[in-house]
Amino acid sequence: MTELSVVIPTLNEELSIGEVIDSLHKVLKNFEYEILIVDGLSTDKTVKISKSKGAKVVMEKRKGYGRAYKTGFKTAKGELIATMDGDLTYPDEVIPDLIKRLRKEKLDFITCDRLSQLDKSVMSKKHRLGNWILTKTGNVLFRIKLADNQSGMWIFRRAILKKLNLTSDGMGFSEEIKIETFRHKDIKAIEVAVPYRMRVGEVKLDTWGDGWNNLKFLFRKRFRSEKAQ
Ligand SMILES: Nc1nc2c(ncn2[C@@H]2O[C@H](COP(=O)(O)OP(=O)(O)OP(=O)(O)O)[C@@H](O)[C@H]2O)c(=O)[nH]1
Ligand SMILES: [Mg+2]
Repeated sequence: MTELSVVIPTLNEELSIGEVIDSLHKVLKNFEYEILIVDGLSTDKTVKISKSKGAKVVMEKRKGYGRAYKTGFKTAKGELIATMDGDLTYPDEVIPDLIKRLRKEKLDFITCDRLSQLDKSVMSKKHRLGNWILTKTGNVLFRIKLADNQSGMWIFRRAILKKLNLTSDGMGFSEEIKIETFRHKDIKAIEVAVPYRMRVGEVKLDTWGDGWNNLKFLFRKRFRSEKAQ
């Protein structure tokens, strides 16, 4: 039985993915786990490095962060799923304690908040502003109370996925999975503050384009849910 699948979408992360996987192997040594890389046809050594380090690799040629996660979640075998970027930004060392907490408190979904404890030098002012606008807008539109609705690190029971209506194939997937879990009456979801680190490797995020799309997505999901992207 696989206890945990760590699912990581990657697009040209050769500078960091090896270290991400090595570190996970150390942190998860007491778990039955798989590391699943969902690669969007990287043109660098991401796939080769991932395989050589013992990760499973699934290729998803369709573009998009949300698309990659949908494919990854379908492939994952773990009773639990943990997610993170392939760029060394998220603190994998918190995973064991968060799993303990999830089990002890019978939680279904934990999202890791990067912003409450943020060392300002690791995130640009414009990204901080963007995260703040998107989080506040999401909170008002969906009557939830998150500190960071753009975080890409979640730990949850795979079984809840069938209860969620995940429509976004893009960066909006991150806010959507939190809206779906925090609003669901049968899902116990919490947010936990964690440390966050500076990205390694080239930025893939199109700050203004992705930020604007994520903002539009929030309104579309709220007011025209059946037509959300
Ligand atoms: N498979 C796949 N992975 C993607 C795609 N776009 C981004 N990724 C990966 O998804 C993760 C999140 O993307 P990032 O570029 O780190 O986005 P971000 O964290 O909002 O932005 P940064 O602050 O620059 O890290 C990274 O591991 C990317 O390599 C895609 O279209 N397909
Ligand atoms: Mg990132």
